[in-house]
Amino acid sequence: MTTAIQLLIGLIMLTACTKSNLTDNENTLEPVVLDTSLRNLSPFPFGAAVNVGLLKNNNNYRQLVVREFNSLTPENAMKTRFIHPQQDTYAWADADYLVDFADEHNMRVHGHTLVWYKNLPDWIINFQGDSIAWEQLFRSHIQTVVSRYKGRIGSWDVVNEALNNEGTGMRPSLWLTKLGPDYIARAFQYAHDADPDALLFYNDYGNEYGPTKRNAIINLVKGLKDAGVPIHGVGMQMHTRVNREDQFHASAITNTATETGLLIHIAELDIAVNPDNNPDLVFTETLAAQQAQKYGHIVETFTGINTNQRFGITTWNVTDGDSWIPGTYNRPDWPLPFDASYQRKPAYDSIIAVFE
Ligand code: 9MR
Repeated sequence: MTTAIQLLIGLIMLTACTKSNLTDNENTLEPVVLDTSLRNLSPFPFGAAVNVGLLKNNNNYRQLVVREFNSLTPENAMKTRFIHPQQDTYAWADADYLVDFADEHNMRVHGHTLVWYKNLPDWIINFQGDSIAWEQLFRSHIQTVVSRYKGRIGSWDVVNEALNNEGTGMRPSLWLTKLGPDYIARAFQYAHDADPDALLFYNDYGNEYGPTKRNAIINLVKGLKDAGVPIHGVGMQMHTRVNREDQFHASAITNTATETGLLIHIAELDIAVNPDNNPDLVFTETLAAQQAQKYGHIVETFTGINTNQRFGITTWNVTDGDSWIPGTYNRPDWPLPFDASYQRKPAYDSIIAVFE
């Protein structure tokens, strides 16, 4: 609503300028810049997870990203399978493109992700070696990637999703099997040794499911911090849904912030409107309004935490047209603040309204 009013005011000003300029001097017509954007209005960095192929090849996508965001997370380009496809080969091109693009447009890059149980290349899955060789592989991957972007990437998701869904223990993973549970602490130390200035995050999902998963995350992070491990922040992914009650989002954000005292990144925000996988669902105005209310509440709650803990908010993808959700769950969905035609949705207006 606020954006609509601003646009209207802009239009009236444009009309006024045009008229007076035409009378005074036809050549001094200046375009009116309507600079409402997430990056301009948000008091903390506002970002998106981006697809490098779309950044390179899709003008609408690129222009929207440039206009709205000042923080970028690579959706896939820095995952181990892509960036380190063979033991002796790193594939830097997409990651380099993203970092150059961010520099050019005055954005920060948040690196994602150094250590994950998923998206491992076959050479790691099939690797044969003793514990020293595994440790060497692990350390070398982390340090090679962090070192390449030292001074250019200021923050990293060091370990992603190490806890199980229920929050009852660690998730089974190759890293756990080969390196033991302390692989998490060692990953942070290795990353820190490679770039002592980088801010290092533990990233996971389900802080908003309820206290069990949330406390598992908080306890893991506090344990690392208390042991002197260089950890600076918590990424809460926040892949949530329109029918989750506000109190779950509120306690995820405020409890995690208060209890860890670390930087908080809402790192992968999206709000699904079709969590029950209805193949025929239509995105109605009612659904759009419900989604807008959820976005507004989450952004407002985050805005209310300690200023020095607000690392930022990142949406996972840019528009409904490039969201990971429809493809992954094989259903229609509209989880983001921009529609598939690159237009701002009510969810967008509701985020902006928090900042005004
Ligand atoms: O959006 C990503 C999708 O394109 C990939 O196929 C998938 C597997 O690598 O990962 C998705 O991103 C995930 C992120 O890296 C970690 N948290 C959950 C995200 C959604 O699955």
